[in-house]
Amino acid sequence: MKNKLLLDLFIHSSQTFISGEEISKRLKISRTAVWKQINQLRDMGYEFEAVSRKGYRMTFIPDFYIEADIDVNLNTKILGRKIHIMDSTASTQVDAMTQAENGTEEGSLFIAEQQTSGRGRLGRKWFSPSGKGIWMSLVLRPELPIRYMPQLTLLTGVAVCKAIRRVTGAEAAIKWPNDILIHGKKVCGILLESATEDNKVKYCIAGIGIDVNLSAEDYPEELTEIATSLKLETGHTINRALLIAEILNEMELLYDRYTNEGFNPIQVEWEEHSVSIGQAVRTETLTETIQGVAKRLDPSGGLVIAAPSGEERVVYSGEVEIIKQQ
Ligand code: BT5
Repeated sequence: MKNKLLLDLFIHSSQTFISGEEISKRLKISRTAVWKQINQLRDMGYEFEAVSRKGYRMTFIPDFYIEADIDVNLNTKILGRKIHIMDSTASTQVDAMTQAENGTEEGSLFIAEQQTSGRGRLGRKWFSPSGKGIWMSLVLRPELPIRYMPQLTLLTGVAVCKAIRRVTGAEAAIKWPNDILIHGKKVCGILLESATEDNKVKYCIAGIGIDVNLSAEDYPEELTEIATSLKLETGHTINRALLIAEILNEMELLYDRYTNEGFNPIQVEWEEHSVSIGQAVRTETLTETIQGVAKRLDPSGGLVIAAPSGEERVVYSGEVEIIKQQ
């Protein structure tokens, strides 16, 4: 983006005035070029106050994605260092996968304002209306055997849950394995898909869908009872760029810990942020119904359920329904 440097300067100046002369010196461009670039940003929806002898001050950042808005809050070395922003796409999972196949580096992030074929697990659909959510996919290249992938889903859940809590103050919690709920309603879904080579992970795409600024009337009827948004839960509009940056910051910290220390610290954090642990739950396998109290994660990331008889079973996939809030 042509005016990225100028935008960075204003974002970092946190709403103080910067004179035209200073901008022209710092960016090494003429005063006329400064004025032109400010007008281009105005056309994009940014607002500036101009005061003679003081200069310019940015007074409004529009609520659509600009890489610099994310970048300014990012503390990562790898995750989100390359960002692709699209107005509309079928699914960011497909975009990320295609580019991962073409060799794009770890940490590349694909974000869309809208998805026309957003997907969940097992062929389910993910509702992704324009401008109100975070629909994004991150390319990871972990050096791990394929059996560890469920642990990365759980790690992603912890990162998103912590970031949501920090940025919005909402009481987000994780339902095993991959849903983030607030007051029992789904606010975020996570989908990890990987490609393998010689029983090793070639790449893995972490898809994250978050209902950020949706109003009640934005939802189709089938979701009104089961889904909610951060705006509905907190009563105010949430800055999506800040939330994205915090998710990436959190995820990189956890990813580093996971690489150095293994799954145990992630397991502990997951259990602390989980709504499933301690609840009466039920799940259907192909052959039976398992019912009992969710106790903990097992070391591979499965959910340990204790039946009334005391017998413990581990569930590795599928839906686990909470049947009674303790
Ligand atoms: C998930 O699947 O929860 C994973 C969703 C991942 C979406 C992201 S968005 C960016 C990236 N690109 C994609 O195409 N996908 C990823 P699952 O556990 O199967 O849940 C799907 C179910 O959630 C649906 O059947 C609905 O009941 C519900 N659902 C659909 N859209 C929703 C929404 N916007 N908010 C809350 N619930 C929703």
